[in-house]
Amino acid sequence: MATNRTFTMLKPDAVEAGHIGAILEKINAAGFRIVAMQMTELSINDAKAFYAVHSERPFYGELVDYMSSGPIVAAILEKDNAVEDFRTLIGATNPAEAAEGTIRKLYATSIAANAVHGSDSDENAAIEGSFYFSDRAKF
Ligand code: IDP
Ligand code: MG
Repeated sequence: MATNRTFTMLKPDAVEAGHIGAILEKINAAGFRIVAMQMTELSINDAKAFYAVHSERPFYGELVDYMSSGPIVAAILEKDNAVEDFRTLIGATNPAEAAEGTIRKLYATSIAANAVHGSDSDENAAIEGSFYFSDRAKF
C-alpha cells in the first residue's frame, strides 16, 4: 500500500559545495513537507549498513567511501505519491542522463557523487527513514 513519505540524503558533494539551501528550496517548491531532518556524518560501517543492498555491486567500496567522506543531511519528506514524485524530482542516477531541471542534473558531479538519495519504494523509505529517525516521524 502506498504511503505518503519518502527518505532522502543530501550527499557529501552537495553539502560540501554549499547546495543544501538550493536543494531544500527545490524540495519545498515541488510540494514536499520536511517531516524530520538531521545533519550528520556516516561512519564507514554506517554507510556499509545503509547500502548493504548494493554489497555485491562493483561500485560498493567506492560508494561506501564516498558516503562517509563528509557531512550529509538526512530527511523524511511528506507528499502524496512521495516516493515516485521524489524520484522524478531528483532525476536519473547518472547526472549525464538526468532530465533538465532535476536536482541531479543541476547539482550532481558524477554517477557516484550524485547530490541526493531518494528511496526507491515505500518499503525502503520506511527502512531508510528508521535508520536515522528511530523515535520521531515514524512511517
Ligand atoms: P539511485 O541512487 O538512483 O537509486 P542506485 O542504483 O540505487 O541509484 O545506486 C545507489 C548509489 O550508488 C547511487 O546513487 C550512486 O551514488 C552510486 N552508484 C550507482 N551506480 C554507480 C556506478 O556505476 N559507479 C559509482 N557509483 C554508483
Ligand atoms: Mg537506489
